[in-house]
Amino acid sequence: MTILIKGGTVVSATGADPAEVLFDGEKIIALLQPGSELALSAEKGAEVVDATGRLVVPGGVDVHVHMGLPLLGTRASDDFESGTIAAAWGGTTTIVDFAAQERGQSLRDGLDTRLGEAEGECAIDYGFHMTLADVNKDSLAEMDHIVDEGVSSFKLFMAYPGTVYSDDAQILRAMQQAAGNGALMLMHAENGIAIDVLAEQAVERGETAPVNHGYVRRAELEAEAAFRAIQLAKVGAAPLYIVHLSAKQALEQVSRARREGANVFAETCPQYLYFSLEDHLAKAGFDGAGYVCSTPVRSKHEHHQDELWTGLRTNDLAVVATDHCPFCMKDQKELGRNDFRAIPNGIGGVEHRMDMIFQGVVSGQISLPRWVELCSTTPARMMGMYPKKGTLQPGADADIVIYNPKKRWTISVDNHHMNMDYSAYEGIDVTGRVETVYSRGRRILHDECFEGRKGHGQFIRRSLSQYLI
Ligand code: DUC
Ligand code: ZN
Ligand code: ZN
Repeated sequence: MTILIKGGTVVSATGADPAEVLFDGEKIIALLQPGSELALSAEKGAEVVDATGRLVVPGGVDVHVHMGLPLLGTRASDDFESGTIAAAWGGTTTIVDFAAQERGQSLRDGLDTRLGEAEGECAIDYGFHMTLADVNKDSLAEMDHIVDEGVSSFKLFMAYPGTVYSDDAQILRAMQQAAGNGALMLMHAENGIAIDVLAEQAVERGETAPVNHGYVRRAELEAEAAFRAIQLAKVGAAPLYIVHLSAKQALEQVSRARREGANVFAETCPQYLYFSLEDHLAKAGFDGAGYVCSTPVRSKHEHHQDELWTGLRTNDLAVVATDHCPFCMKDQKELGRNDFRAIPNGIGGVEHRMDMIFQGVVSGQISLPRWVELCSTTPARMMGMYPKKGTLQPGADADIVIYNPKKRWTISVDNHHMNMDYSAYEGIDVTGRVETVYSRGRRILHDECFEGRKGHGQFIRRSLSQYLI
């Protein structure tokens, strides 16, 4: 079936212009000038979709999600089916989740487990990073094979001593290995050893409420870890991508390293742009638990949020992902009612990323092309999926979103599709809404109706990051 989307404004990372998108089966065939001879002749043999007044953009690429992640005795509440359907509702057509190496486990086993969990369950295409919890001789050697399997990035943790934490020696060795095999190193940059001291002292003082999660995970400790990760990456000669950056001091470290020419990149997430320690994490009663995530949301008085928006403009923050890691209040966040350390840390947001970052276009903080670049094109390039994903060009997958930039609506637990009993974004008025979504040429969402199915999504064997030097 050949389809022509006409009448809309096609937005790419480099511009926004009237154009027609022609696709056939799973692939885009052409971008056509409206009224051109080619466009007129294409129209004859195609089903025509009218996108007048709409934006036509490449499907969103969310490179940081955790469907069903086991954490603190429970599991993230979206599984691959519910999470990928929610993603589609929000205009995201590709996710990159994580396969985990447990301590003592081979990478291969960790990857096979996760591939098995996702198989036949996803409504949109998906890839994996691999988290390293046990960097040793065997797992270092295995990294090369995992890259060959299409898992070309590895996440390390400078937090969580006793579980997934890696010390500096392990980090350096993993980076040296990545320098050899071309993988991108992802870093959870927080000094977990110091954080655990502060957390223990807070609980000893009886300070157990959710807000203390934000107090003990101090910005200085994110900045220190970011600095150390950058130095280790320079010494190890590996490219570095810092995930879920939330503190302006950590951003300063990234900015400086980039100014000095280091191959360092960073991602932030909508929760760090819109939520604060005072207004959200410190909510009355136990409601702040809904905003417990790591790194934490930051103080509004210190203006971290403004600095992150600046970083998005200057490219010191190159990607917006969600770190989608939802937990329900009931039975999940509740686990930490008497001790913030036991609150499963994560926020669900895979459905809202495109809309929340579009608000930056509405308010003039970023341009329309930058929205596409941050949410689709750069993530695809960063994670080795471009030009299959992240662009509307001949040969690319027909992952296409038709977006109504004028539609106003209000986010609520009553209208979201994530498997959560609350919405961190409750009551936020937004302008702009996804109307139609194609995933590899198949219409999976239209007019507020999900038309896709689990099992449509395919595993993406990723190439190396295009940001390697
Ligand atoms: N880091 C993540 O990236 N996701 C969930 C929890 C965490 O610490
Ligand atoms: Zn993390
Ligand atoms: Zn995460």
